[in-house]
Amino acid sequence: MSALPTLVRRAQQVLDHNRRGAWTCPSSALYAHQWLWDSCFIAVGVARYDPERAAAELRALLRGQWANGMLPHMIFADSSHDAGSRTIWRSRTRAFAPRDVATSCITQPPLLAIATSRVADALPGAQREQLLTDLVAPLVEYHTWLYAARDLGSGLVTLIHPWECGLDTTPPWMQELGRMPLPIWLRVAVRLRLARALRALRYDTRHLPASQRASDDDGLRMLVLAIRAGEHDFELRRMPRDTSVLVEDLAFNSLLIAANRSLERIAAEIGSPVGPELQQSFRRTEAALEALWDEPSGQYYSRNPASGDLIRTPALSTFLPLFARVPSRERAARLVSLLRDPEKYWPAWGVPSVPVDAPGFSETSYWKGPTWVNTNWLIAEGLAAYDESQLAADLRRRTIELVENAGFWEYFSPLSGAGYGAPDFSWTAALVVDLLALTTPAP
Ligand code: 9WN
Repeated sequence: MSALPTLVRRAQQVLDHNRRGAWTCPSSALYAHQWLWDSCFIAVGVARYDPERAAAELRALLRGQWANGMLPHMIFADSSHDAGSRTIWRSRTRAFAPRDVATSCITQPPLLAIATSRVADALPGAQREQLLTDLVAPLVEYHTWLYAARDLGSGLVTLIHPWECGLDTTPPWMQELGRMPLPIWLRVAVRLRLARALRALRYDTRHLPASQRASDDDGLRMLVLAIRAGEHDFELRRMPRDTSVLVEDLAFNSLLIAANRSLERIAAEIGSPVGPELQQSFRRTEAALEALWDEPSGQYYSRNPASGDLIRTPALSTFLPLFARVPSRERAARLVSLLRDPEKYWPAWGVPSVPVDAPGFSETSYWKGPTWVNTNWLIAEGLAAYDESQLAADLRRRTIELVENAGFWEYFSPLSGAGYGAPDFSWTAALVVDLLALTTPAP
């Protein structure tokens, strides 16, 4: 028997092990709840062999939808030892949150429309129509909320917490977080290195070496930021500018553009096209993304909406506008040559979350260096859209090999290919199934 079907079988075993009824947790070892963008990636892969399960995975996300349209980044599992993260949010005390499930009060990259399209493509006719019909209204409500609640007028969505961008500890966000004015007790804690003493309360570092996770200080700052946002009901327009950390996030807005297009197609197919106001917002985001391009360095960056300054700290999100199909051919060519540079983004096992020559690069530390299967998947899709099919195929092949050699880890060293973070990670397994389908010619 060839090695490839074995890898698919092992991936399916991981996904079965992490299955919790209708939905799948990211990793039984570390992440017990349902996460928004994880479930979208999971559904894309599961659709390759069980489209009905993939559709159920997406429908399960709607359990958490708020009455104002927001899709929360987490829906908490009832019986979980990790009660701490639920109490940060206290969602049931918030006006718009659902009453029957506990959720976080912030969102995550808006991949649901994209995943819905992909799952629908794998379903037979009647079920396809049913899925699209059922999801179109919640999707329109979600995208309407993103613009109503989070577009401060630039055409780009502003995020209020690094957990919303999905690339939690990515250096541009940690740099902004580091500038957040701290309450006195926290300044003292940081100075005395007391944050370390709080490590005992952290769930992740009980299971994984601290060097592979957010630093104690960053972790504490993220916690403070969530608590502060809660004092203003997580409403961007009510949050004080001087103590908040706000970012027009490049990754999120790139994925939003692609999702907007998926939503327009879904709505048109079922005969209730997206209204003109929302369509106008969609077009504005496409134009606004180009303002995040920095000509001298030939890269895209996130932006601080208060100062209007680009956050010129390199990170792999610079490649995600390719997934949105926004850059001109010239800009795409500059991104491709940056991507191919072995000193930066093309070491033995690409694509690192931070260029390998960046100060602070760490091959084992979360979003500060490791390569991740989901971002490789997104970048490969973007490359393929720009006729870089050889490079896309190469990245897909290397990503499959990485997992074949090391296992279904959460992230990997881009230098050695060793796996780190949570073991048996769901999106790693699901997206490998999709990558294998994309790279293996149909029999
Ligand atoms: C906070 C679940 C999530 C992913 C994120 C990843 C990590 C959570 C955490 O795990 O974030 O949301 O506990 O650090 O950064 O992308 O969705 O897999």
